[in-house]
Amino acid sequence: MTKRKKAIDPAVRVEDLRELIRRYEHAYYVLDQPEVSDSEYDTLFLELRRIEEERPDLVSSDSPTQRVSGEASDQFAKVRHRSPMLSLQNAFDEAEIRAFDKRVRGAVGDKVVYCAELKIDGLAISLTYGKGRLQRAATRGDGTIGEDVTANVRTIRSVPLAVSPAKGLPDVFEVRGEVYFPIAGFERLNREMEAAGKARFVNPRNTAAGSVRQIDPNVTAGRDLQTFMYTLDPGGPARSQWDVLNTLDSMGFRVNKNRRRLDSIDEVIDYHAEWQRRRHELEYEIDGMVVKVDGFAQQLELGFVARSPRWAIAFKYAPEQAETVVEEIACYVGRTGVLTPVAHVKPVIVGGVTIRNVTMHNEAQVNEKGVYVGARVVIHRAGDVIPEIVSVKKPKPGWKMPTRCPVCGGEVVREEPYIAHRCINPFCGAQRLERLRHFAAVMDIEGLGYATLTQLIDRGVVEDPSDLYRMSKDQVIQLEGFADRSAQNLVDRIAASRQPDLWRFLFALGIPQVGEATAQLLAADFSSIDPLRTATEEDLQRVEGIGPNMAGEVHRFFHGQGAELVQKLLAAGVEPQAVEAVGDGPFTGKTFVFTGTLEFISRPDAEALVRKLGGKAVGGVTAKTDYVVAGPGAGSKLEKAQKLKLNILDEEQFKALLPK
Ligand code: 3B9
Repeated sequence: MTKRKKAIDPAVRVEDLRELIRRYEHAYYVLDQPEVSDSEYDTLFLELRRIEEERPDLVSSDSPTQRVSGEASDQFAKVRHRSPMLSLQNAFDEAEIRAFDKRVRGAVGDKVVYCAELKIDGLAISLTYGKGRLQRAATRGDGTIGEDVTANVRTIRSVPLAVSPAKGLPDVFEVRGEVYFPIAGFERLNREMEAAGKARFVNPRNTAAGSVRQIDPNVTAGRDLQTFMYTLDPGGPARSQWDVLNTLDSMGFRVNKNRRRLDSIDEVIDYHAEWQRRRHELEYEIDGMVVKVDGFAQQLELGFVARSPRWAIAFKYAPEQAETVVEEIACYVGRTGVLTPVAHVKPVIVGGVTIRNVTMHNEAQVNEKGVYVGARVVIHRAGDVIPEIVSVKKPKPGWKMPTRCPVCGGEVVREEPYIAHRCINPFCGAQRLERLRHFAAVMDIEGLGYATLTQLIDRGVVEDPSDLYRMSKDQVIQLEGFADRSAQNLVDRIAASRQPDLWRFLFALGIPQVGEATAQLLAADFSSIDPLRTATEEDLQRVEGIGPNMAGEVHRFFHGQGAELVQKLLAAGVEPQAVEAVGDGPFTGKTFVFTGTLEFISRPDAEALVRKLGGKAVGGVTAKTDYVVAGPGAGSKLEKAQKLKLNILDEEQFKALLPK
């Protein structure tokens, strides 16, 4: 018998490819959640097109290859740029940047000044102004033709809608730069997505691009996008790139202040290295430095090759991404019993740090990404940002949470409406340890970490947090790593935590869904522990900022496992401190929400002031909110307030409300 590889039936392969490509297109264009890298997608697309070329009988009108102009969607009008939006050539190392410098000096001589700017990992846009007003905003598109995204870009606060043109500029001029998603805002958005049970976004760049290409400008408005501009066309009064940046700055555009004029390529290399080290101080991701010959006269002499200027280059940084293989998917059990899947991967260095474990959020996320044991995955890690899997080579859904807790063997359930799976055994060892650790951390008890707590649990000294207050110095001395002095210190520190503020006590209890902010809301409303223990679900829901889910959890806690725990803590001498009564004053009965940046007073100070004057300051906007004080950078809360037609104040108007 001859050994022959069994050929795949092209008719079957074509259908498989179409299904995959449609799925990736939907993820990319509709959900803004790419599942695979662009090159991966391109490979599949190419394979499909090749088969269809060879076998025209297999072409069907609904094949992804039959879409006219795959790139741009027809949602937006096409616009032609006044001059092409050029792209940059890349240099990946010192040798390549030195070669660039040599070419430049070969053409224009040795008196060269470079202007170095950060290369923001965002989305290039072009703004056209006519008679000082923003007339049009367009994406880069293919460089010649872009998409009209004016309505969306108008919602970005750092884009001036009107400017006074610098002297020497004609009636119509164009400004170009980058739109990006600040990292903090991106993480906030993902937390909101998660809380709403929706999929997280993969990275700030794609999310910025998706946000600018929304059909509904209200969605863009809620996204807190930012800009940095770097090109002015024509240059007006500017004679150099350095002049351009300063001119844009003085006209009110947002210009990155991390820029420098440098006299030699050595200095450029040093400056590049400096920002490689410091890139994590930035509130945005950068993928390199753009080095431009500063003087316009020299730029003109150098000219262009193809679609790139010969006078500029992108000096790139190594991507903070790497490929590896998933070796195991384990589950960790948290303090509320929630099981978190963790991919153990073949160790790989990303952004200078060895990654072994990548946390995923829940079963749904594992399957949305298509992660499985043996999968080849791309991992991203930026700065102290938690590493994540950004794409999977051959995604396969179908991973299942274990039905039994990996620590105690207890039953695992998914309680609607939550996405998470939980071990519901209240005596689960993992939960006990995590609850104790959470209690110690929140109560500020230093030196009571996992190692010590594990020993205390194993020796039967501590079962729940109340046992900590009954523990003797002699019991601590028995533990590994303790001596007379250190044991006394630990016992003293525990004793010193006996009079926590009520909110801290509530937070430390580890009530499901109750974080620091919720604990503060409850503490402010109930003032002491007793009325909280006896509150009905209705009482709890009446608290501003507490929804039905949370009210249910709090009620269940105080009538279930929590009842005994609170009793034991109080019996052990813990005395939560009643919150000082809310002041009486001009704001009595009024609820405030602060959002965006306040200039003259910090947010906690503003909130304290409101409380002192009798009002309430809460985190979330609801129909019951009386005033929303919005500073620059306000996002979704402001949008919601506008929808609800609430009273919206700027900082000045808020100050006017204060008693003189
Ligand atoms: C037509 C920073 C980026 C960047 C340039 C950048 C990307 C591109 C560029 C912009 N970050 N700077 N600079 N910081 N990501 C240098 C390519 N310049 C142009 O696009 C451009 C376009 C020009 C000159 C410059 O003149 C022409 C006019 C007509 C025809 C051809 C050229």
